[in-house]
Amino acid sequence: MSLSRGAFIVFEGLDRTGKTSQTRRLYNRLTEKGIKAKLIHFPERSSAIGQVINAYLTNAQDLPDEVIHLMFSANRWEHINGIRQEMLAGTTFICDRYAYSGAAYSVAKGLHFDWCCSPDRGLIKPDAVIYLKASSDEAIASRGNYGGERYEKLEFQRKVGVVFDQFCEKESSYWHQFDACQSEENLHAEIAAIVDEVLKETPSQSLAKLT
Ligand code: 2DT
Repeated sequence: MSLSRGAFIVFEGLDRTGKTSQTRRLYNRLTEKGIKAKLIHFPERSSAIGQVINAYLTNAQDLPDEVIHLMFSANRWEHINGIRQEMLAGTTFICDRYAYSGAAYSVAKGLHFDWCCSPDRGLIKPDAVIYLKASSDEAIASRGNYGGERYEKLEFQRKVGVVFDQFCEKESSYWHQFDACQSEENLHAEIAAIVDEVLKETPSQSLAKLT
C-alpha cells in the first residue's frame, strides 16, 4: 500500500492579521489529532540567502527591488525539495507566507505582476490558501503600531492587500478568505473546518506545481 501524501496549507495576508497565531493553533490541532505536521515560515531567515533577506528587511542592507524579489523566491526554492520529500512521506506542511507574498509585496512596489510570478513557477502548488483579511484597517491598527521592518507602513500594506484580493478572486478554487478581525477562537474554528475538508481530499490527489 502506498503512503498517503501530506497536504500543503499556506497562510497569506497582511502583517498583523494573525497568521502566526493561527498557523500555531492549526499545527497544535493537527498534531493533537495524530496528524504528522510541520510549521514553516517564509522568508526562512536562517540560510545564507535568508540572512541577506533579514538584513534587507531590517534595513541593514539595501538591494534593488528585482534582486530582493529573486532572493525571496530562491529562499523558497532552496527548501522545496526537502518539503516535497517529507510531504510524499506523509507530513502535512502549514506554511506561513509563500509565493503570493512574494508577488504581492513586489507588485506593490511597482514591479510587473507576470515578472514577479515567473521565478516561483514550478514550486509546489498549495492544496489550500488560508487568506486572513482584515475587514477594517482600524481594527488591525488597534492591535498596536506596526514594527520597524521595511514594509510595515499602512499605505504600503493597502497596496499589498489589493494584490492578495486579486489572487483570491482569480484562484478561488483553493483560496479561502477569512475575516481576520473576529476572535482568535472563532477564526481558528472556521479555518479548522475548511482544513478538515481539504485533508480528506489531499491523499488521493497528486502534487501540482505553480504555473
Ligand atoms: P514576516 O514578517 O512574515 O517574516 O515577513 N515578503 C515575504 C516579501 O516581500 N516577499 C516574500 O516572498 C515573502 C515570503 C512580507 C517579512 C516581510 O517579507 C515580505 C513581510
